[in-house]
Amino acid sequence: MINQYLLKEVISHFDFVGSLLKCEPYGSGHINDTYLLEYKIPHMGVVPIILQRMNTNVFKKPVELMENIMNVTSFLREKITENGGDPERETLTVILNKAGKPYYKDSEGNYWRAYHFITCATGYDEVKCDEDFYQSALAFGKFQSLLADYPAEKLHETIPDFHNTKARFAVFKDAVEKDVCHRAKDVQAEIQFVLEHVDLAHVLGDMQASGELPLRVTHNDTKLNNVLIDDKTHQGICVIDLDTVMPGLAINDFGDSIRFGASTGAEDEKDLSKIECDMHLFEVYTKGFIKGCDGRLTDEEIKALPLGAKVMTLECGMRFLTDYLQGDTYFKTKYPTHNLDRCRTQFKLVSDMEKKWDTMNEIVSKYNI
Ligand code: ADP
Ligand code: GN1
Ligand code: MG
Repeated sequence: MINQYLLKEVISHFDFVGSLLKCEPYGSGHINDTYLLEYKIPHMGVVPIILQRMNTNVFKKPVELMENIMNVTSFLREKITENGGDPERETLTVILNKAGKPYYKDSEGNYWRAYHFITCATGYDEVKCDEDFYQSALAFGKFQSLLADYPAEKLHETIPDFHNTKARFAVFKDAVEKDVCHRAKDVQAEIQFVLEHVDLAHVLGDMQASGELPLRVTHNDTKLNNVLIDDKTHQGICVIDLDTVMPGLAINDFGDSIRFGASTGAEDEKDLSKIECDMHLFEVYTKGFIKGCDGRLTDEEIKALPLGAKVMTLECGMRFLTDYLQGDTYFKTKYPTHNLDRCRTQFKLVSDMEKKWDTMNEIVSKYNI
């Protein structure tokens, strides 16, 4: 928990207008510390602001990261304006600090940033109806097509090898060997599951190297709650959490959404009998994502979408297991076996996708027109 004095110091370095009514933790992200601030401005009402302490354990170069976000959001703002959209609601707006910088480094060395709060919109932690999931698919697909001409060489790699599953596998094996918390003996079945799926850890890297899958500017963290859905129109309006926008594979953006949103249970559900990959939701998302990408995906990419889903799910489970073995230093956890529970749901999903593999491919081919 961050102390109040530090929060006061941070807030005093921004030019927020009005009197502060509220400052409280917000959202359910696993990485940054997010606060909702509310300011009362006479004759204008209450203005909400998002204040975030960036996780510098995860993002080692916060200044470069903010440079990415400033560049990407100003590019998106222009595109959205050209297309007749509302850039205030359809992309993030960074609030500069009093010194004109997009971040503030506090006296303890933490990096903070502030965004305009996008009102009357929600980032859902679970799929409540098909239409919301479809809208999130459209939004993530559109995000990719809007950034299709973005000069990728301008982007810093905010986390090296973020979705390099082969490199993730090597880190996992090292965590098993070192076993710093003596937890490996309790998770032999999960370790075995990863070892049996080593081929999956290599396949996308090989397809990229052979030119079968092109590198694009992608979001790389396409969880359902990273897109805000308008409370009134129910349209997916704004893709948020831009920390991981980097060159990547389109099928990974697709896959990360599937592992989270097409699951019939929460990411940390303990009762694995509740976890399946729902083929109806898979179809809903496939239809929306292909439409949102607006003809940018190649035939090979569309055909490889089910593979993206399987690999991203395996990778995420492997990352949770690695973090569990390393002592829960990366993802925020609420109890000691939280990462283990998360890893188990992912592996259950991979097994379920294996059973439904033919159906997944048939669904994708229906929309490959
Ligand atoms: P994390 O990397 O920890 O997931 P996010 O940037 O996704 O952090 O923010 C956490 C949550 O805060 C989001 O899921 C969303 O609910 C909310 N949020 C973030 N930015 C905004 C914004 N500009 N307007 C409204 N809500 C936001
Ligand atoms: C993290 O930041 P958040 O909660 O949207 C993680 C993703 C994982 C996800 C698992 C930067 O996403 O890669 O898939 O948790 N983000 C980072 O829930 O590691
Ligand atoms: Mg998030």
